[in-house]
Amino acid sequence: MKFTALAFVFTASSAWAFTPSATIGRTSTSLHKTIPKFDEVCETTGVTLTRFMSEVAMLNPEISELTTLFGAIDTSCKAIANLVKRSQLPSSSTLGLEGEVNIQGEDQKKLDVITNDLLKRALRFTGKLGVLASEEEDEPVDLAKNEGEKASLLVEETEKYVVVFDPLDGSSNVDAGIPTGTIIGIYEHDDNCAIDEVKPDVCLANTLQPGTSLVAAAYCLYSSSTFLVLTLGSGVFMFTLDENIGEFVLSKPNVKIPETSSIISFNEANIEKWDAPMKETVYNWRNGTGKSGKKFSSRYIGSMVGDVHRTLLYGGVFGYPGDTKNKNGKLRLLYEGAPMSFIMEQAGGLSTTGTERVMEIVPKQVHQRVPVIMGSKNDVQEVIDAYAAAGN
Ligand code: AHM
Ligand code: MG
Repeated sequence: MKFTALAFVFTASSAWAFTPSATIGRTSTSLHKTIPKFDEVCETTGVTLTRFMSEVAMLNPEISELTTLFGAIDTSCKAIANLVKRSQLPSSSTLGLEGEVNIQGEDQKKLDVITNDLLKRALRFTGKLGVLASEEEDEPVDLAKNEGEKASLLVEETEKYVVVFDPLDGSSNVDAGIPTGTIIGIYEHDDNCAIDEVKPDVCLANTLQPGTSLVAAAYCLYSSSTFLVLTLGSGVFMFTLDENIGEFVLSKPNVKIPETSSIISFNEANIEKWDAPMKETVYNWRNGTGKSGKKFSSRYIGSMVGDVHRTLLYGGVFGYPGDTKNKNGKLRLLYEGAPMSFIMEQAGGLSTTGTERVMEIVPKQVHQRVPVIMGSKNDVQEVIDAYAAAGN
C-alpha cells in the first residue's frame, strides 16, 4: 500500500539539554540528549495529555516547544481517528483511492493523502515549519521556499526540531475495519544547520538521523479505542481518548513490556525466504523447542501500530525480517522502524535487524527500508544470539 511520510523542521527556544541527570549516547555531532524529569502528576492515571505536557514543560522549561508539537499531534490524532471512523459511511464517499471518481462523479481523496495534509497543516500551524520530506517527493523539500517570507522569518528565530511521520500506517486495512495508526519521530535539528546562513543541503539532510538521536516518538492507534503512546526518552506513557470529554487521558504510565512471552507476530507466509537464523528461531518457537521450551502462538494483524501495541502490552516478538526478495524487508527506517524501536526500548524491550540495533542505523535515504525484529527482551535476544551463532 502506498503511504506518505513527512519530515518537518521546527523552531525551539532552546536545545533539549535541560536536566543534566543523564546523557544518552548519540552518534550525531553536537547533540547531548538528556532525560526529562517527571513528577507524580505524570504518573497519575486520568491526567489529560495537555496537563501531562504542561507539567513536563514546567519541570523541564527548555522543552516547552515540544509541548506545542504534542498539542498539534494530540489534535491531529483526534481528527484522524474521526476520519477513519467515518470513512466507511455513505456520507464519506469522497474518501477512496486517490485519482478515482466516486459514484456522484466527485474526485476521491485517499485517506492517507488527507491525513498527510492534516498532520502537515497541524504541525505547520505551530508556526515552525521548515522542511518537508514526503513519499510524493524524491527528496525532502525546503518549505521556506514555498511558504515565502513568513516561514523564513519563523525559521530564523530559534533552533529547530525535525519531525518525521507516517500519517496512516496500514491504511489499506481501513476498508475492512482493521486498526491503523500514525507513527511520529521527533529529532533535534543539527547545529550544523545554521539558520542565519541557510545551507539547504545540510538542513534537509537533518531528516537523516539515527534513532539514537530521537528526542521523542509517539504513535496513535485507531482501534477499539484511540490510543496515543509516547516517549520523551524516559519511559513510555499510554493515553486513551475519552470521547466523552474529547481528551487523551493517561491510562498507563511507565509501560513495561513483559521480558519474555509466547507470541509471535510476523507475516509467516514469507518464512521460507528469511535468513536461516530467523527461520530456525521461529520454527523452534512454533514447535516449543526454543529457549523457553514454550510453544508460541501467532498473532498478526498486518498493521504495524496494532501489532506493536499488542506486543508492548502482552509481550512477544513483532517483526518484518528481510527476505531473499526484499533484503531489507518492508518497513521504513526513518518513520516506522526507528520511532517504534525507541518506544520499544523505552518500555524495556529490544529491537534489532538480527545483526544490528535498529536505533543505531544512520539512514542514507528518507524512504530506506530496514529489517525489524522487536519485542520482549529475552525473545529478541534469542534472535540476536541465533544470528551471532551463525557467524553474522
Ligand atoms: P504501509 O506503510 O504501506 O501501510 O505498510 C506497512 C504495513 C505495516 O503496518 C505492516 O506491519 C506491514 O505493512 C504488513 O505487511 P504485509 O502485508 O506484507 O504483512
Ligand atoms: Mg507505513
